[in-house]
Amino acid sequence: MPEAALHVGSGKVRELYALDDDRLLLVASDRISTFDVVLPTEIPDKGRVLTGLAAFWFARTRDICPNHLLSLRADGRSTECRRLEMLPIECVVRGYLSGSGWKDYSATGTVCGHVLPEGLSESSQLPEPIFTPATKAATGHDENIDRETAAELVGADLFAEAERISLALYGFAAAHARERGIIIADTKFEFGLDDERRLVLGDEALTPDSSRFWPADEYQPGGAQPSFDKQFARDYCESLGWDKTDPGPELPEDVVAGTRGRYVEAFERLAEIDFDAYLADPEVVLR
Ligand code: Q0N
Repeated sequence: MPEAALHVGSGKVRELYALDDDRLLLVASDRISTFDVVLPTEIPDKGRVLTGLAAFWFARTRDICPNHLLSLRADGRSTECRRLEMLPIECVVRGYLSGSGWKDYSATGTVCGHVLPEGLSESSQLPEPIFTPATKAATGHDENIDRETAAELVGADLFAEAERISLALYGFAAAHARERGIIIADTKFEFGLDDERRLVLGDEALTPDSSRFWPADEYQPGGAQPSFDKQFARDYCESLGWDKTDPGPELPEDVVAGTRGRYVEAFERLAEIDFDAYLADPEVVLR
């Protein structure tokens, strides 16, 4: 872990440290959450898979948008990042109707002010991807907001730019993934401003933790889809009749191994790099 670095924040499964005035260290742990609860059992290398995948996407989307990645450390789970002034909105893009998007559509026929066609089912592909911004509510949960509210929070110009860039990033990644058997149903981006007030992509992007990844060969709209990465863990948790409150159950060895295998499979399909080659030299994803 970093020696003289200040801990500046943590998510459920990641930690953020200040390296100096301009740089942060983002460290992805092997923790996994299901049904919003972090489980007591870790998935070995999960943090490395997510770090490697995010770095892969950062390298391949540089012409769409600059990003905060400065370097990837040899441990494969830590990235040195430029410190940004983060926008107070989460930039969500949805290509399919799931989660809160499906919930809002079912109740109102709209999602974040987008009026959608009638007759869509849970997990239906949308006629075109939509930008559905959210804010971190006081509860710590994300809350969908309409376009007007988001534009008030960041200003009309930045809102328009964040929407355009988010849709471009999603379009590129979703097409790449679909050709490799993975549907990226939706994804969340976090942007910040650099010292010249340019929009820069931050956080961890286009990973299974920041997106819904579905196996394309099992896609069947009309209900919930299996998660590419977490389905073994979810099925096991469901089989116990756990009430989904903290603490969650320990995962048995076979569920851990199966889940690790799915993360590694997502990495290898998308990056087309052996995960062992990544472990030997993480910078392979940047070349
Ligand atoms: C930042 N968050 C929210 C890590 C991610 N490049 C940056 N500069 C300044 N601040 C941030 C970043 C980034 N990325 C992003 N908080 C601060 C997401 N966190 C949650 C905890 O784990």
